[in-house]
Amino acid sequence: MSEFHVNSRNARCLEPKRFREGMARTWTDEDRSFMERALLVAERGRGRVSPNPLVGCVLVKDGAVIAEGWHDHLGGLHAEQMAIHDAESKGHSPNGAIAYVTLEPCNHFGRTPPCTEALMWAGVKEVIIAHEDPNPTVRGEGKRVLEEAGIAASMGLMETLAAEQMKPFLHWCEHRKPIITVKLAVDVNGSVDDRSKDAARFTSAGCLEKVHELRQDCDAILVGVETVIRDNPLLTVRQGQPIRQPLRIVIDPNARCPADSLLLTDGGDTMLVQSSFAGLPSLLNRLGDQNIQRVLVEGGPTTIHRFLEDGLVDEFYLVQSQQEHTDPVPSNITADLLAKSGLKSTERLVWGDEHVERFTRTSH
Ligand code: AOF
Ligand code: ZN
Repeated sequence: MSEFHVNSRNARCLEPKRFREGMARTWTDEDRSFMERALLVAERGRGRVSPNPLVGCVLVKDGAVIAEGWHDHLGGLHAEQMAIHDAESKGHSPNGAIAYVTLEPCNHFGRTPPCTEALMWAGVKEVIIAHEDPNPTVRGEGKRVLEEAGIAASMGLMETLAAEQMKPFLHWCEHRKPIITVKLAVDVNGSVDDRSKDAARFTSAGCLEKVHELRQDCDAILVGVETVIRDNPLLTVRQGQPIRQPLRIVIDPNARCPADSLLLTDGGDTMLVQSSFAGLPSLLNRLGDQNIQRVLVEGGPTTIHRFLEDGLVDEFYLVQSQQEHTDPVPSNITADLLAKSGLKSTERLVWGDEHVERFTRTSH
């Protein structure tokens, strides 16, 4: 197969333009609905594939889906290969099918053989792609190799939705550092804690479930040492069937973290950032070097303010409880402050008994 790549590359040098023009394609509503399905199927890998992206694929013949595949877990089959297996296991031949795939098929031997080759061997006649793979080993090569094997290939269908779905991966490929998601729960007056009581959760069980879902989708959970001293949290995923636990990170420049804290003694992984702390931007670079693509910041207010001041927050979940604290600790987080930090309100959600406002970064 490597010989094939060399030959096809030479062929492109001779007639690159005419070949690409020949593949122009206008997408139909039917195409959109199949890609929508591929995006939906990709969701099955959420929380299981990092540092790989979520990817979904459907195979279509005679206007009907004959098979589906998704990248299910790190080291598992890629979406295209799973879809081809799915077709065969259902007694359908993928020969002559159209593949709708949310990420450009890979063209390299990684944890799995190249998807481009799998598609060629399966006899797929056309590949419709949502988003280019920015991985330097792919970056347009996957599409090019397919075209040169005589498979029609087009890219860009529902690209924005696909980009949103694989945002941590795309951001990491471009910046080599994680995106930052903040979650903060406040009472009716914007307080984050009630000093009149022992530390306790003041949001509903339904909300907790959502928070655990969010944790599962993050590679790391970060807090300041004050949160550890006050709450002694575990910061683990304790719902669903997690296949890994996020790395816990505690910012503790003055080495105040109690040695008997749960997150230091429960056997899980915790990164204590003490004398080596040289500011958040450099910490994020360090985390990026460790393939950490998404960090959830869970408090407290001082730590969250530092992230906001440095303009490092990409996404903010403000959880609004209906409770009122007796001895409040103001968060001083206002819609105005979030706007100043480059965030705008983009979604309203309900998590259990709580209303949640989601803010996202307006620009990078
Ligand atoms: C695809 N289909 O479903 C995925 C792709 O470590 P590996 O071997 O699994 O390869 C990971 C890289 O392959 C990843 O960084 C991205 O470029 C691509 N992911 N490609 O054709 C898939 N998950
Ligand atoms: Zn692949």
